Amino acid sequence: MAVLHTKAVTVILSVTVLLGLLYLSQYYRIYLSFEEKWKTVEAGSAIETTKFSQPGIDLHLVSPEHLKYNQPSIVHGRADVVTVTPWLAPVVWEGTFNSFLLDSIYKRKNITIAATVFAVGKYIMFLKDFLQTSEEHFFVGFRVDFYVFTDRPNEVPKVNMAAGRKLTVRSVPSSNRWQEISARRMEIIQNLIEEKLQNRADYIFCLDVDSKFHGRWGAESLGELVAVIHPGYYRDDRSKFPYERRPASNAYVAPGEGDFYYCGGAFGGLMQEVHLLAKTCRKNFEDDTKKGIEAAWQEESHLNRYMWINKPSKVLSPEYLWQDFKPKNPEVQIIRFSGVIKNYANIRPN
Ligand code: UD2
Repeated sequence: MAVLHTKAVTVILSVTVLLGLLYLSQYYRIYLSFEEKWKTVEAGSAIETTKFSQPGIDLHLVSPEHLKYNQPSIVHGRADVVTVTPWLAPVVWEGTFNSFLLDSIYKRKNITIAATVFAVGKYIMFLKDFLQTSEEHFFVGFRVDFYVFTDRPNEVPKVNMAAGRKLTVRSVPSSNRWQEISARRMEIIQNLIEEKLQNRADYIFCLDVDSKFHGRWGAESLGELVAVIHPGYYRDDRSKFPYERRPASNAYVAPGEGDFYYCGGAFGGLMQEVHLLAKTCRKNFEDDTKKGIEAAWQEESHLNRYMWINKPSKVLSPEYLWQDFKPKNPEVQIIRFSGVIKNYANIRPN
């Protein structure tokens, strides 16, 4: 009887020890996998920070107390347009935001907005109107630093700028191919951010010079990565978008893929995001060149490929880049920025 009892105790003890070991091994595995994940995340952020060292910008949206503004609604609003993308980024249309509220929030943040504009060769003729109208409509009341890139620095017009706004002129070589002028912008933007802007501005917008501002372009446009819907294709099926369609190009977008067709003439966001965009598009463009390929719409094609994979956190409606020759569609209640009518044969070098 005593022998039986001892055997039972031994069996129970062995089972308990085995179960304990099993439990410990599972626990250890879970612990290990957490540790691995944690390490992966840390490694990821280490790569990000070595790539770019912008001090973190405060993204909190703090409103002044007791601000009086119209009650917002989640059942009434624009019903004629889509105001959010399938990845839940806002699409900014007139009537979707309160400019007074936004300005009250963002003016407290003391932010600086940089804007780049290229005026190479005869395109210098567009700069005066661009700058003058930006004083009336582009981030009025904010600190704005314009960077003009031109091969004709002596022809940069004198434009009165409000306090807190300034203009820096940088020389770039001219070119006898407009495609190269347009495409090299990514490289120059990348270098500008690396050399000068990392700690000097919070957001950046890169804009075409042959355009004028006609309406407010302000804090509603701020976001991490901001794309503008091209006015020429926003009602079309994506099979009609002029994406680069040759698989050999790094800008390739396959049939049945892509979200929207975005403009090369206006994009922006946080400095860090635009730096990554410019760096990636430049590299993809240069790799294409080595293979003897130039994407259908130069950097616009690479930008479209980039934005398809790296979804913009805010999408600006075609109000933010219209074209003067296009009659206004009913859903476009205001034109904020628009390309002027130009005679390509007279102004382009080729
Ligand atoms: C479209 C895009 C443009 C660019 C181009 C593709 C819009 C509204 N425009 O415009 O951004 O993606 O397709 O290459 O999305 N430039 C000069 N000197 C020149 C030529 C160009 O300074 O001789 C600069 C200038 O800032 C101009 C920009 O490059 O605004 C784009 O060139 P464009 O306006 O001739 O290109 P476009 O109208 O085909």
